[in-house]
Amino acid sequence: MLEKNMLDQLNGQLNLECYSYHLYWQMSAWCAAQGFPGSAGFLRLAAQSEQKHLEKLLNYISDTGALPLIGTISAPPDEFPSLPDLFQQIYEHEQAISDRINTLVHQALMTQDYTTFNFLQWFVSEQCQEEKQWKRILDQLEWLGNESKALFLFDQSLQHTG
Ligand code: OFO
Repeated sequence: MLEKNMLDQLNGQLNLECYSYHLYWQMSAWCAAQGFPGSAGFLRLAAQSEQKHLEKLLNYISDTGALPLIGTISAPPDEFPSLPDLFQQIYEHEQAISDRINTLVHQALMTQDYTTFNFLQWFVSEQCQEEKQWKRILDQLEWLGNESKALFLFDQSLQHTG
């Protein structure tokens, strides 16, 4: 059984995963509207991966006998100054998610909630992979520069990824 504080934190994380899911769908729609089909498709895959995260949390909370609560999800941004800026925002968002996961892991350990501690290990590895992926994309963008031809090639390269 989950302690009340841990349940609240996990429900908070569930809400954040729902936000990430909405964020990547919104970003995908923006990319499609701007003529970046490769990035749009890649972000649809990212949204699907967020759906897995929220399902995992929801199932875990249910398995403990508690009630998952999604709550109010803030609207994601729908305008971005440029494609590189959008990917920069994703990287920063994922870094913030990693910090949140680390806080949860710390709390689980401090309260001797080893079941939750064990459950969260999957998210620790997942965040490591996600940060690596978004950083790699940012590095590519930096190398290519902001010219429209470079962005076209970058977008095409994402069509063959994922
Ligand atoms: Fe992108 O890792 Fe969940 O939120």
